[in-house]
Amino acid sequence: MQHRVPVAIVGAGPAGLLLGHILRAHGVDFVLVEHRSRDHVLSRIRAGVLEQASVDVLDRYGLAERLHTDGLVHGGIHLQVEGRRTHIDFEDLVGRTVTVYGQQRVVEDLMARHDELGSAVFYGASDVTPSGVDGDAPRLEFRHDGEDHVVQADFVIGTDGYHGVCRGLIPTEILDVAERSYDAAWLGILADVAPSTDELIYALHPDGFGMHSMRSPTVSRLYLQVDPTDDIANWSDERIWAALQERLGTAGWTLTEGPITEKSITPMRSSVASTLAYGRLFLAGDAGHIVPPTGAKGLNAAIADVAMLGEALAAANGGSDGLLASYSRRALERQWKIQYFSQWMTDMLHTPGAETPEGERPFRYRSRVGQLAYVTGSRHAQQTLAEQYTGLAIE
Ligand code: RFL
Ligand code: PHB
Repeated sequence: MQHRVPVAIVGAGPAGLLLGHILRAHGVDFVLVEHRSRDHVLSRIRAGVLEQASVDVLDRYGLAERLHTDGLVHGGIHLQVEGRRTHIDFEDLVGRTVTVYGQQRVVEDLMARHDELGSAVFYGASDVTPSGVDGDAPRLEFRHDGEDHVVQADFVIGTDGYHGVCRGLIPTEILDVAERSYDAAWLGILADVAPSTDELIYALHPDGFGMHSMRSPTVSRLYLQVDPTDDIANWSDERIWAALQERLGTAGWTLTEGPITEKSITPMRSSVASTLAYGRLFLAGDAGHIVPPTGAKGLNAAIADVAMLGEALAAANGGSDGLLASYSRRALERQWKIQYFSQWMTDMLHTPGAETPEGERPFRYRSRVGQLAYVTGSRHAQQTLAEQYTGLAIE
């Protein structure tokens, strides 16, 4: 089957699905191709925190109805160091909030709206092959339900995540990827139990980082720092709860345990492509950059990218390509600020991992305790954290 549309999008994560809606709102036609099944995409448990600016983008395109009913508006976070917990009050510090609403729900809402609109979204496609992005006639070929499809488009958009195919279309002489790995990983669980906290708790403890987040008034999401080489098979439910009790514990507070419904270990990495544009190819979201989860920025950065890219593509479709020409520079400028913040939060809140020389471990740990004592004790430092955590403006 042949398709002729202005925009071909690869990858139906939050970035690709949202970009489709933004294009449609501007009257720009698209085809969106995802190689996983719809159920698989919906089963990935990931982010949980939406910045104010992300909620505004979803609102602008009429996509936030359920988010406003079910999302939990949080006016701050708790930072904890060795059992001492301090509330960082975003509303008081910078007059802004964040909304706790699972990425899965965002994706569900975006998919449901595409269904209602009858968008051309193909899930479970195979042999997804973009080509010709360095010329005037880019194509996207794929196979779906036994049928071969060819999409002829003006632009190909890679919203296919960190392991996608699009970034690889940029020649290695042009593309540099700046990366950092961490000697820590996150073990995350979902548990069928009411959260034991009103707002998220980020804790540094001599045993490692611990965190209490949530998905709803009846579902908790919790994380533990583990070694990147650790195996989830080493972590029984009892061991996980014991570690969470130890790391999150503070006088006069109880962490309520409940049945664990999901558990997995995710390594942490920072990575930024040197360009998000090559010929008629544009990258957005995790396809162009990833951050460690400590600053809760990955999903929000993906939303910011496609908010900028969608407007730029709409303008280009109308004959004005200035915004598209500056997209990569603008998105990367914003991205590097996010990279800095995510690294800062990650380094501050994790204990030195296995790669730290044994003799330096006490120094590095105590200096992080000192850093947290400074941040929790200084209104200036709290404002810096609050401004970045609640999100930079999308320009
Ligand atoms: P995604 O979600 O990876 O979607 C990419 C899509 O492309 C598809 N794909 C292909 N399709 C067709 N052909 C191919 N060849 C393809 N290759 C790949 C994939 O199947 C997939 O459907 O990227 P996107 O849309 O850019 O979204 C990015 C976010 O998913 C990610 O940044 C966040 O989840 C990161 N993240 C967090 N972000 C936040 O903003 N706040 C948080 O609180 C937060 N917590 C987290 C996180 C990520 C985590 N993990 C597991 C990495 C917590 C965790 C534990
Ligand atoms: C989550 O709820 O999954 C979550 C929240 C905040 C983070 C990372 C993950 O920084």
